[in-house]
Amino acid sequence: MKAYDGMYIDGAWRPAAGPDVIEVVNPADGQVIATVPAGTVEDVDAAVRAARAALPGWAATAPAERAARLAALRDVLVARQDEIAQTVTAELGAPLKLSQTVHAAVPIAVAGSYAELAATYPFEERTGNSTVLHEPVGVVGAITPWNYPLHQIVAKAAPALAAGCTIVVKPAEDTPLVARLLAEAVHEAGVPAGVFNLVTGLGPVAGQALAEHPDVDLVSFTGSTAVGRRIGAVAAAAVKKIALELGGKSANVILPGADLARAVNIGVANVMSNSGQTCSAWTRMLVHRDQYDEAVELAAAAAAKYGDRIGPLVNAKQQERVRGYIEKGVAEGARLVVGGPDAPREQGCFVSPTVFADVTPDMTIAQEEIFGPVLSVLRYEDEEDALRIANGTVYGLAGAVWAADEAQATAFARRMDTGQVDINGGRFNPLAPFGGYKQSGVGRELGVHGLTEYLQTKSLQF
Ligand code: TXE
Repeated sequence: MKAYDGMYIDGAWRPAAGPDVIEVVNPADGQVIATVPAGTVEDVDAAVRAARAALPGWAATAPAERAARLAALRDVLVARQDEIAQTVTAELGAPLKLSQTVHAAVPIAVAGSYAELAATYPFEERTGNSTVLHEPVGVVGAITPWNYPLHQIVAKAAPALAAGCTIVVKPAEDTPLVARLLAEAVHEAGVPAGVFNLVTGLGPVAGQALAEHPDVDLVSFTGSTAVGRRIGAVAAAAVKKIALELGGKSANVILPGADLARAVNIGVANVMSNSGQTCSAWTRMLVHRDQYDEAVELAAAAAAKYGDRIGPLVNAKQQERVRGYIEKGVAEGARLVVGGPDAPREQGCFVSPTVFADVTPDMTIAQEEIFGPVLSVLRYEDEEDALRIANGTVYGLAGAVWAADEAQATAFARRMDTGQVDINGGRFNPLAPFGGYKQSGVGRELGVHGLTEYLQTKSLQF
């Protein structure tokens, strides 16, 4: 067990203001692997002051130099990729292969994409008799969750730094270790003191202090809808800029004529990956009634194969929450095909890969974000019915459409009320904007759209 002290503030590891610590637990076996300081209002204040002091210098730094620091950051992350993967596996419980190929690899791609965008984005342009300046918004407060612990920070910090903003990050209490590793990498990459700061701590203490801090210009939050709503209200009262990335209940729509086995197998993998702890997961599979029974059978077989390969959930609270949803699904009349509420192992926060059939759109498990390895398979009558079901939740984060004809799938995707749709499988693109329609959030991450969240425009008339 390692007892870490200090928080990364103003370019150095500084002792925390208070004595409290947070225990970091490996959810695969319940072992305490480390402690980190539980930041207080004083720590947040010190970090925001450092970020404010560093802002004029960083905002005035040439974009090419900001790009060079981000490229250096990407290189350090590449050099430390194994260490990143092991850290995520230890604190999140993710299987090591997933930690390498997703938890470490995606932030590397994102840091690289912002190194390029910082070098190429037109921070100054002409329109008619005006010059338009795209200037940094200022000091950013970033509050991030544990499900993709490094990605969620890099998806905010890289565009913020590319834009010329400075940032204070409050990572999730469950996964502070990879956040510390990122702070070390930022330091190694030669990012000036105060530009990136890290305060570990509890949400209602350090997170809230950051969201409410009067000297923070933009709050970027990823997490639960309940906390997002509260942060949004605080920001609105202070007329502060905000970006919210909240939950999802995405639909995976399989149109007749699609390659059913492929669509179902990839659909199941999408839900089970990271033990279902993915806001964009395609948790509702929509199948035409003529293919429904076959699809349920295929889904059950695919999910059953995940039994031993799936990691635990992040903590006992999430395990209980997901088990509660499974029990609710049974109570509301859905048919349990694989898995169930009982913990598959005595030790660790595991939940069995679970598939429900005969799920109707009004059931709780078809409406609320479960955030576990639970798939609901729903039946539709025709395309219009499928669209109604797909669009029939308060969320709109992601989704998928499968069809024999790409044009047919694309036409359907255009009618979906959601921020991102994969057509016949799709592939991750770090430049494609990601974010929610409806209650899934406000603003976009990744690519140029992610960068512009951290910019404000000024026009000079001549
Ligand atoms: O989230 P919280 P939790 C969803 C998912 C999950 C549920 C609960 O459905 O089951 O949320 O997860 C900080 N002021 N998502 O309880 O509490 C907290 O410290 C300021 C979806 O873990 O929202 C952490 O850093 N900050 C999601 C961050 O908010 C506060 C990813 C997220 O934690 C705070 C995670 C407060 N009062 C959960 N209270 C996604 N969209 O990917 C907490 N925090």
